[in-house]
Amino acid sequence: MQSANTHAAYCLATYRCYDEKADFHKKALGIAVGLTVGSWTDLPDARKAEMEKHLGRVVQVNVHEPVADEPASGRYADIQIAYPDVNFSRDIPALLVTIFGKLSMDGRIKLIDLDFSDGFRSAFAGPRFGIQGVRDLLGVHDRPLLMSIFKSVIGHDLTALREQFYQQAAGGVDLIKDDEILFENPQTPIERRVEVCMEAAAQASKETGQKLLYAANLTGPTFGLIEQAKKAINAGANALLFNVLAYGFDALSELSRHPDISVPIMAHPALAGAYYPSPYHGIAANVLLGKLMRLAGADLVLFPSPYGSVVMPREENMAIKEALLTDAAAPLKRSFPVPSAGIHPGLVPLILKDFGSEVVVNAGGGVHGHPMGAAAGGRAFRQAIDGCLSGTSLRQYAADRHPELQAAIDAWGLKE
Ligand code: 1AE
Repeated sequence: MQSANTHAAYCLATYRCYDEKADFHKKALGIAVGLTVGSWTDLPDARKAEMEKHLGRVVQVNVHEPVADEPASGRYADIQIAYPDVNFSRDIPALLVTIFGKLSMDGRIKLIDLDFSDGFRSAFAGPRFGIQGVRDLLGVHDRPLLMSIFKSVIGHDLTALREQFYQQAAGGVDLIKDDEILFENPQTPIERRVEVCMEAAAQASKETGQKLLYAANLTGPTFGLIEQAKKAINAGANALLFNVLAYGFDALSELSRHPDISVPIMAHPALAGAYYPSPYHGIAANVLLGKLMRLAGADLVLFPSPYGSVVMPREENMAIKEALLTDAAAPLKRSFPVPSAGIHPGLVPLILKDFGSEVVVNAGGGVHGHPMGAAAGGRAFRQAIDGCLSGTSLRQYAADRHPELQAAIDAWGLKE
């Protein structure tokens, strides 16, 4: 174990490393040296002095030996390495390649945590709007927000999308997002889609008295993203959806700091399942969908919830929430957690219990599949949120003259 040079700044990476027989202390030293200066012991003293500031440090090695009834493969160590900031430029690709480039392919090893140095973090603006900014745009400060997702979008024309948008908006949702699989296409190109959907938003707004953000899906080749985003914003888009992992964190970082892209950016987790679920490989959800998303500037971050159709363990959800909300990452603004996938009104009590009020309740099928239609689906969710905030049991609240919520509970059940 080495003490870190107190004059230098370091980013800290923590790995969980499984091996039945390895000397984990030796392995840790191999990582610290191998991913920084390459070799150490063979260097002459003068060269060692020059290279000192580039040398990675082993901060901790905590070995877990399997107990009697555990399989040998249960032997692991949590290894923390400090990487000197001086070794990499102030961008996420450089950091990730340093700490988990070749190493990610070297045996059973998972990146389970990552702490940025103040110097590294200071190169990022983080979310432009954050939770407070999104709430200010909507004028809603006293309750969790509600988002609905377009469903069945491919092959539909502008008239059909406008109607689908209007039905969702009429139910009183705060945000509507495109489906992430709706790409640039001749039938519903982004600028036309935005125009008709914003018309529908204005129509619904007159009836509900609510403001609404529409996150249009920003797609296409990487080098055209900024022009594409400007096209959407010029047409009236007041938010953007972005498939961050398909493009890379640096693309999000460039978009979020661009002076002309002055709307909230919503990060979709598409591809995340290729990174976080294995205990042995990949990048933990709190790093992937929490710390890195916030650093790169996502105002809202979607991820699978513990309750719906695509599930993530609850403790991983709570770790993402902590990463998006913690004051420890200040001055970066906080990003909205958006637990998603298979959400229906009967799950709202669990969501609010776990996430509190700084959360976006988000549903596609749970809105569109409502037995009384999509507008009723939105209303059922709003009633579920209001019911939870009132402190009444949701079953009682539904029975008490909230027929849309009652129909949703009858269709999908209730978990309190
Ligand atoms: C985790 C992403 C959720 C998502 O994008 C999506 O489309 C969910 O749809 P539903 O609510 O499961 O129908």
